[in-house]
Amino acid sequence: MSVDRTEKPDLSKKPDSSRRVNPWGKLDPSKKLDVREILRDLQNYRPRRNGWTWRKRVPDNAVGPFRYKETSEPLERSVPLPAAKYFGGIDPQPDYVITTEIASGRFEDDIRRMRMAAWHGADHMMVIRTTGQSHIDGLLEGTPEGVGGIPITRKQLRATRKALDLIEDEVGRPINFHSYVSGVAGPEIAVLFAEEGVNGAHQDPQYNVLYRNVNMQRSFVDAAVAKAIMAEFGMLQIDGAHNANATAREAWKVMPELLVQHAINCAFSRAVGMDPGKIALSSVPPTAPPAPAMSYDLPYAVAVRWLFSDYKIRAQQNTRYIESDAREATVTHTINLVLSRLTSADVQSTITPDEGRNVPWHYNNLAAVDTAKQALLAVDGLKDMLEVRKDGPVGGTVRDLAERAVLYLEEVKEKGYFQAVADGMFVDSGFYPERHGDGIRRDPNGGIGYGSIVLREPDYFAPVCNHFGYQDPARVRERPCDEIDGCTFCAPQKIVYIDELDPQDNVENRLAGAAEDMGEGNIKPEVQWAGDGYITLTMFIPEAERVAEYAALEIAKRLNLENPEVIHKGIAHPAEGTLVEVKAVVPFAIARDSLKIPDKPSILSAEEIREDVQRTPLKVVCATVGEDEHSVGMREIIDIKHGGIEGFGIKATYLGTSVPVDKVVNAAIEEDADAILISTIISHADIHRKNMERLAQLCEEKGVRQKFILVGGGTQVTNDLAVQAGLDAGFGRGTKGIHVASFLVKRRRELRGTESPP
Ligand code: Z98
Repeated sequence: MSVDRTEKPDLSKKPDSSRRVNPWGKLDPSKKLDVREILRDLQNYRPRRNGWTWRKRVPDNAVGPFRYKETSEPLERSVPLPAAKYFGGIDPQPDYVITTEIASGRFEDDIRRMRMAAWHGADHMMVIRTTGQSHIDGLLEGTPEGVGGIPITRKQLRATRKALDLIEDEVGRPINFHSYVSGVAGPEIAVLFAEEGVNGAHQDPQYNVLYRNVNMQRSFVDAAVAKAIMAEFGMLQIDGAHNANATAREAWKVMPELLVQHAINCAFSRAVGMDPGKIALSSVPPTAPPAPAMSYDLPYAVAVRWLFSDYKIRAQQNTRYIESDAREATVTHTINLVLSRLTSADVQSTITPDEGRNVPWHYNNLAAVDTAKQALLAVDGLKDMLEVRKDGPVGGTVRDLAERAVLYLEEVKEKGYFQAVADGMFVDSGFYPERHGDGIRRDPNGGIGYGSIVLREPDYFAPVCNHFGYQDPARVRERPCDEIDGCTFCAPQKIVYIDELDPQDNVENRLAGAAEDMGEGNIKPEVQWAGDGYITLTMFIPEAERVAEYAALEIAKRLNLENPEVIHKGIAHPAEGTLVEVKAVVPFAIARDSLKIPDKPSILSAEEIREDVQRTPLKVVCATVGEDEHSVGMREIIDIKHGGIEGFGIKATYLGTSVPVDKVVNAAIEEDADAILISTIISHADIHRKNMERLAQLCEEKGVRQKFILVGGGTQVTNDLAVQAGLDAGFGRGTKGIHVASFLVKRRRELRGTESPP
């Protein structure tokens, strides 16, 4: 029977209007996210909305000094790209939704990472499930720790959604929460996702069949129910075609199959009632350098967009060939991002750059999100400038791929999907119709859950509205669940919240354990879990690979680090040396209160310095004094090319090296300078201090001490030393031109009695 759901409350719209009002308070950007606060009163938390949210595109967007064609509304709070400081701190947001995949195994650490990722520009938080959950025929409860991801449970989902509601208020953009509707509890997971405000999910029955060996019939029946629920709640669905690329031995040859897998899932999803705008194809560039990647990836991407123009595209990065080299992964990712812009995507996936070594740590997620933001902004408007030529090799390859895919699909249709899988047609590394016989074979009469499909009894009463099949129409008033005064979709107060089932393996114990390990007020470094103590060391060892590896481990041991492990080796030369990355645990914690943190020197902005100098010119006389032939340091401070004071409009007269101090003072008088900058690198017999004292003394004697700002510099110079010697300031190692320029401008204002510019 068909059920009229028009009267049912539209949960996808319900509480969205209150997005800015969070009854659970709000995050303070200067404070860490308090996991205990998230857990407080969790049994009463309800998600504010269901359904997927796209970014709000601003087609011709003026941001700082630039105009963008493919950006979206800005964030209220964010961490811009490092180079943004040269452009007024701008942080334009590309128009694609940007994904980050998080798999720490502990939800309490996932949510802190989500907050960091959101500040960097991610608005799609994809939470990987613990290994093996696909095979569990039911729901898990509580907050157990997972392997390679987290056990998806109601408490974990609710706590994460609650944290994300706070985080989206903090950054000022809706955040999509995502996980997987797969395995033999697919429909139950879909219901759970709908109840707890999950906004997107992977769902593809072919994934279950091929990669999880779930019985075929069971997979498709479950998928139909799960998809119906996802459709009702406006979730974005992502398919699983890319897994063929990630699995096949010769992965670029599965291109026709990827198109077929997309087609099967799209057709099945449409038949169940999904809106094409909520169906996203997981499109993956099939290969990576040193292959001539673009010549494969571009025609493939064009074919996907052409054949599936009604659907959304989730652009996945190629992960098949990535192992432990973060640099290599980042370059492949960047090339993939150019491809996304050339052929248009809707969701940009960012696998952590080192998924190959399975260490998706906080900073790798952030690096990948930044890579996506950086590359997408760099090629903003690319399609207005370049056109993909359809008449050249691209057009020919697109046609060829489409023909192969159509033939493939016809063969599948002819023998039936189940038989095609049984025959090993999928994930075969031959370029169809070529076959290598290495495809995945599954038995239609086998697999997990085989024989578990039963026809519904005539009096079957479904647990939630979308499961309904045979309810007696006479008993349906408005909704199928009226007979029971509402199902958990229509009457969410009926949701049963189970807090924890395992007295040991739960978040409370882990939080207490981490706090105890670290001690109150203590700091430990971490890569993924609070208190894990991990650091990474990068070292170049001038030895061949094996020797370098063991030398690196020995170095970590002698540094008293625990559990050292080599996580990456890069050969510089078979004999000359190897780059080694090691991870290891720091065996101590640092008391926060014991840290002596000097006040941060306040530096004027480059703009402010420039404006001040433009208004009132500033002249300085500079030299390396005494018998000192070092010129590099002084030059670095002066030269415009090295970010020196000239770049701010300050006029510098450089007298050279080994200049007597009195000559410097005379020159300054002659030039009518505002300041004298002397440098001494040599410091034996305290000569650097003596030179500074001599400068101050001479100026006093000549009656010009008040006229000049006196500055000393050099590797052994400190501010205290210079001030004691009678100068206005001293600058040591690491000084940049802007530090000196800022000081000169500030000091001049002080001398004139104006704190700020007139
Ligand atoms: C990604 N990094 O897609 P388990 N369903 C589909 C999937 O593609 C996946 C799962 C379920 C990849 C992650 N994909 C790989 C269609 C996983 C996960 O059984 O919970 O592992 O299912 O972003």
